Amino acid sequence: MQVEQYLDGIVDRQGTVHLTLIDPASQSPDRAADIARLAVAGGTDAIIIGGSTGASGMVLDQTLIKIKEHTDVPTILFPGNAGGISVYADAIFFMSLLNSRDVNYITTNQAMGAPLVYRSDIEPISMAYLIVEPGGTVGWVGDAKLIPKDKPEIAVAYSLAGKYMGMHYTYLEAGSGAEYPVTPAMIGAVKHVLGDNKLIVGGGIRDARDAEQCAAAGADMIVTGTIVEESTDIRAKIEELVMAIKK
Ligand code: 1GP
Repeated sequence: MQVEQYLDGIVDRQGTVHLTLIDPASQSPDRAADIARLAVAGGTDAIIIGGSTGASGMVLDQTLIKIKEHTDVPTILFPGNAGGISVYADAIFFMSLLNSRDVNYITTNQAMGAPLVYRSDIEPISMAYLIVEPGGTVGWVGDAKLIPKDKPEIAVAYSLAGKYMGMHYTYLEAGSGAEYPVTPAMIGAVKHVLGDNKLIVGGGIRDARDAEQCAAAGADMIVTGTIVEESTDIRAKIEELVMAIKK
């Protein structure tokens, strides 16, 4: 429970958590470590590692090893499938894509990956993963029946289902590189029914205004990935977001 407690403790004491997403398929392990180091200097609370395509095996292991050499915040796996597990991570978002049409993304990959998590020291953090329009690559790969962005009640229904099935976290995902993040109306409606359960929001968050809007609407944690890949001053960019979401 250490990583989950660490994240929940930040929510209680400092406000919204910032998570930096690094896709191992997008750069070399050395560059990933550099990005992680700069993001931590900017105030990110943890590094999450994963991707929908090509984010497994040696490149995943090497990326984690390098990141851990250069940072001391927790590393959390954000796997696209059972291949997205590495014993070098501290924790894993053990997630089910509840609005997928494909059983592989709801329970099968989870079952195939579970024995490795059991045999390792990786801390599982149970999470309902919900993909909202436009959904991007992960929406296509995960064969999601995308939640319409103007239908908060559908996101609420899935979030409640996840909560009642015992999942501690709910992740509202608009898809990496989405033009707009999930709407404040949807975030607010979902947080209202989740109560103390934690809400993560990601996809399309690019600046302080987006981050602040998500946090004000009820996001306990926000995830940004694309901005660190695009930014020329990663530390300053992360600092801008972190300043906008902490108490
Ligand atoms: C993707 O929600 C994350 O899974 C991050 O999205 O790359 O748009 O920041 P961005």
